[in-house]
Amino acid sequence: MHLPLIRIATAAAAALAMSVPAAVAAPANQATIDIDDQNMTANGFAAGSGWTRVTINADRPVDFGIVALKPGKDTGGFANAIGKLSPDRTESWGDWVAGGSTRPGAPYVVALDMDPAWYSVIVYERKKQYQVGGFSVFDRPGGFEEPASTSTIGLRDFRFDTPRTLDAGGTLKVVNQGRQIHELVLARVKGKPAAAVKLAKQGKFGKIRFAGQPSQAVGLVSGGTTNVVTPELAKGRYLLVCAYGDARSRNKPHATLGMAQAITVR
Ligand SMILES: [Cu+2]
Repeated sequence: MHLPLIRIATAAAAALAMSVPAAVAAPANQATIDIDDQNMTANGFAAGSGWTRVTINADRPVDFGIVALKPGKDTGGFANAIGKLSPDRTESWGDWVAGGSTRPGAPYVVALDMDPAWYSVIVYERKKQYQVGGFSVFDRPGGFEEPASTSTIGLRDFRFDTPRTLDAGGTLKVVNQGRQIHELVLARVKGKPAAAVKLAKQGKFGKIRFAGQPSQAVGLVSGGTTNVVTPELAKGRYLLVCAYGDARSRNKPHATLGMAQAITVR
C-alpha cells in the first residue's frame, strides 16, 4: 500500500462526501488558515497560546492535518521528511493536533488549546502528502477560556468513551485518551444501528447502509489531544467509528478492534 494511510483511515467515509463541522461559538482567539494551490496563509495566531478557534479554508476539497512539532525539531527537515512519513511515524516529530476535510464554502472549524510551538499544515492528496506551510504560536498566553461543550467523547485504545445520546447541534469535546492515533467519524445509518456496528467491527464498511453523509468530526489526532467541534448532526441513529489502522494495530482498522458503537442524536 503506497497510498497515504489517511486514505485508508477514512475508508469508511471515503466513498461518500463528508459533511463538515460548523462553527464553534465561544470566546477564543480567532485564527484562519487559507490553503491555496500548494501554499497557505495563516492569520490570527500571533495573539498567543491558549484556546484558539481555527477556521481552515481552501479553494478546493482538501484533507489536512496539523502537526505541532516538538521543541528543537528542524522545521525544514520535517517539511522534507513528511512526504514519506506515515501518520504514526510522524509522531517522532510531533503530535497531530487536528485534522479534517474542508471544501470550498464549507470550512472546517475547530477549537484547540494551542501550546507554544511551531505548527506544520499537511495536505493529503491521492498519492502524496506535503506541507503547505506553517506558523508559530508564541508563549504569550491569551487567557482565553475553553469553549463550552455539550458532550465529551473519549477516544481510547480501542473503544469510545461516549454518552449514548448526543444533542443535535451540540458541541463535542473530543479527547484522545489513548496512546494511538484515532479519528472520530459520525455516520447516520439506515435500519438498526446494531447491524452497522457489526459490519464495522468486521471491517465491512462498504456494506453499511448510511443515511446521509458521514461526518469526519475529527480527523487523525494523536493521543493527548483535545478538539472541540460542532458537527451539524441531524437527529437519528448513528455509528461512531474509527477506521484508522497502522503498524501498531497490525494495520487493522480500529473499528475491528472495538472502535465502533451505536449512539442516538436527539
Ligand atoms: Cu482509532
